[in-house]
Amino acid sequence: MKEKLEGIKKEALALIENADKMDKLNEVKVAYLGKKGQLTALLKGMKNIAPEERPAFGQMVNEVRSHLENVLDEKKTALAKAAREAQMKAECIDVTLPARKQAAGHRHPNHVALDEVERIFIGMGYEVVEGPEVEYDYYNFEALNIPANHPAKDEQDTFYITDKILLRTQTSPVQVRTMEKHPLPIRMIAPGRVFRSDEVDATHSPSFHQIEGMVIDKNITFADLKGTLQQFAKEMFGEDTKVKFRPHHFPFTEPSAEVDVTCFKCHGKGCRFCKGEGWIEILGCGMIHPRVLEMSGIDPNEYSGFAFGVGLERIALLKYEIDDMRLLYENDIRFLKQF
Ligand code: 2NL
Repeated sequence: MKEKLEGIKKEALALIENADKMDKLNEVKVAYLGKKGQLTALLKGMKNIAPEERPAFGQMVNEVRSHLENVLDEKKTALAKAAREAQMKAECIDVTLPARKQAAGHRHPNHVALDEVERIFIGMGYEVVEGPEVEYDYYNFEALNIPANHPAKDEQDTFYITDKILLRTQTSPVQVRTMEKHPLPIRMIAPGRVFRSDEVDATHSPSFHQIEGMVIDKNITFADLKGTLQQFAKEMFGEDTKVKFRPHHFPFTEPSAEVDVTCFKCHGKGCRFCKGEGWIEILGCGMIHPRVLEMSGIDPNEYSGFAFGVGLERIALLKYEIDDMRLLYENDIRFLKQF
């Protein structure tokens, strides 16, 4: 019996020593000290030893029990301490590490250019007006003196929602809506997304942006248009920029013109950038056609006005010397953050 007790003690001590988790310790406790454990079983087997030896043996068993209990407690404390230390280590923050950088976005070059255009025209007293991208055929074409079957409708082929509703091909409908309800005089620009059914290439996209401008008041003349666009070109492309008006045709203006600016790289001498021309085309403009004023309820005998339209992408590509419009739509942050 004594040898058996010694054996149990040794075994239990070894198991406690090797236990690396709380539940293993508990298993040992149950197996050796529990009600159905080995020490209890040993006490129950006392009937097999001589009665005079029983008290001494009983005491030996109790000593082993309390020794095992102490060792178990110590090990329990040690395991708990180790677990806490491991947790602290895992949760510890090294405050000396450099901070993680927030990857901030970047304004799109289109938007940088738009902000610049808006700043210039707001400076001249213009309002910035927005309107729907899904429009009535009436506002997009009819009210601009482009009736059904007009060839300009082919040039501006777009996406139709129904016979009468389409994705706007220009921001002019915003100007028409403004003419209908805004008290005169009007000084406004209308920036926004427009649509054409074009194939994607270096200079075309089915969705791009336009900024149109319009002034209507008494005694507005072509001289006002020239002065305004001259001022815009200087502020946008540099103080020494010159403008040139070439006669053109638009259904909604009469007379109409296309406007070139002196190349801001070579200042008009001719270089690779302007393809040797010295001039770069930037916009279309003209005096608002009397029929267009009339259709929106403005008396052309009392009022006159000018209007112009610029492609935002065209300005952005020119200003930032980008040679492919597709780069503007890929949203590669490495490209965008250069501007
Ligand atoms: C271009 C030409 C232009 C207009 C847009 C306009 C609007 C109204 C009345 C008259 Cl409501 N005109 N807009 C006028 C001339 C030219 O845009 O080539 N844009 C990129």
